[in-house]
Amino acid sequence: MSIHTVATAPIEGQKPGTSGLRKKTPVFMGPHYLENFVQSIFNGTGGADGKTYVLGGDGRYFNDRAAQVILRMAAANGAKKVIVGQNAILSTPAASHLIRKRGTDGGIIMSASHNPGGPNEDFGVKFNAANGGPAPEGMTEKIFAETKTLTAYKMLDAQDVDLSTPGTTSLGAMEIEVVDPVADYQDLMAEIFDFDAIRALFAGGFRMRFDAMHAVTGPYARAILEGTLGAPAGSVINAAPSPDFGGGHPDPNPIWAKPLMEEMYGDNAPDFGAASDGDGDRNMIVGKGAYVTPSDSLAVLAANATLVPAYAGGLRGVARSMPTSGAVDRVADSLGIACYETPTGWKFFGNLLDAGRATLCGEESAGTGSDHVREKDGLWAVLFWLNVLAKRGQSVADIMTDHWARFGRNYYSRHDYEAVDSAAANGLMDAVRGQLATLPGSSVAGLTVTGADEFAYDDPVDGSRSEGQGLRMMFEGGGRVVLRLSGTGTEGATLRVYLERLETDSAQMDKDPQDALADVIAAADAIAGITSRTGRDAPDVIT
Ligand code: VG1
Ligand code: CO
Repeated sequence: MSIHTVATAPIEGQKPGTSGLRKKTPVFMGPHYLENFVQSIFNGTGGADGKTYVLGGDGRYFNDRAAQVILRMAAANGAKKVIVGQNAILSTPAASHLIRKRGTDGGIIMSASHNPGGPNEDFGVKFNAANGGPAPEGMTEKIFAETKTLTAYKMLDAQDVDLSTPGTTSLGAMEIEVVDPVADYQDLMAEIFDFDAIRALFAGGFRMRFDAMHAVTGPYARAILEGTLGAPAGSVINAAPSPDFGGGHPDPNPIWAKPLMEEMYGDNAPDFGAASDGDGDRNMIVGKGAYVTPSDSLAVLAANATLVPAYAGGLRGVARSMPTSGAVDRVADSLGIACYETPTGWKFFGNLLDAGRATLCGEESAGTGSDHVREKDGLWAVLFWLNVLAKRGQSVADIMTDHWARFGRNYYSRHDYEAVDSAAANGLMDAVRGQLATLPGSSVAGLTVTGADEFAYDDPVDGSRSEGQGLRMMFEGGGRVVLRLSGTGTEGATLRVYLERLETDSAQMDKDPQDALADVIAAADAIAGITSRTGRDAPDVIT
């Protein structure tokens, strides 16, 4: 087998976003596109020579082909070994765990996560560092810099490797170990949670529905929930991963997981419902007639963490992304632990987790996780809830009622305006940025602005600073609006409007969030001119 050095030229726009590089699949399949980016990953991280990596993806269209290309390139670049999930499949949290467990130099994850997959949808590639977490900004900047100067990549001339059976094989001088994608992850979950208590819950007739959304968590959820914990067969639905996620949008929220929502709000609803996204790092939690926002879920898990064996000794601290609601802050207060506020994206939690400053982390976008891996973890969150439900013996709705009575309720909603003209979206952000200095003290749509700024984060562990992480406006009485442009979209710009208001009056805990937030929504539009600038009279997605 010979190694070729293939001449290439830099390709525009290979800048990793919130979570890796995501593009339309045909773009990724275009000449040199994947190869350039993979070579830039190797070059930007000190070369692949002698290194060991983990490789896997969420099974979307092009996952299998891309894996073969990456393996040939790793071999050509002198990598010592690659540990690959069977059929090149690994959920993102399982990949993170494998990197840590095997002490590898990092891993490459093929996924565009919650974005749809298919020949004309999205594909993505992301590099995770040796701690198992998404490459921090300093590293993605180096990778991006490489993409701008690249002149050649290395490729081994070889046939496809058979990845269909666990075992060890080789490609040129490189060792390849194909592993069962579920086994190690399942062992980790059994170490963290009280599996006996959850088993007893199901044995007592507790019913749940887990919607895997035709994505990667199907095999994991089947093995753990049905196989090990005794949930009745059929509790996990849409469990076979498909390259286009059954034509659906594998984003676990009330919009895209509508059938699950209908079941949970219908007659004969099961006790508990959950869903996960394309690559298995997001989660949605819904009780019988009781949807739990991701921000609330984080707060509830923090408040109940000591019911879980792995966290029985208490939490060291918690962290949330800035746009996530302040619900967890008050739990942290009552526990007397630190609460960190980071920019959007899991890579910003890595240092806090590595340094032992935070145990639980979460994002409003359905991401929850802990120091057990360095990614958010969908099934872990579901098992956490099951563990809490088993120990408390209450329904999801009752747990929420208790929680709000104790801590107050952060009414919360996110309005997304998708595929907006990029210039219009940037114009909107610039216009709001221009008002930040003068907004405080003014009254907008009946609300008094108490503060306004552009969020910047100083990492307390390595001292790095990340600027331009979202515009925020605070209102008297605990209301807040945050505006951000998405860093995961592949079409135009997506404007995210995060809306929040704290309610402490116990008689006001059961409102529709859109009604409870009406004045904050009006203030957001008054400040940002969303309707006029985007030309949209309503958001595309409300979560
Ligand atoms: C979105 C979410 C963010 C999340 C990211 C990756 O980013 O808002 O909270 O970390 O997706 O999640 P953005 O830049 O589009 O707002 V996943 O499950 O797509 O890896
Ligand atoms: Co994801």
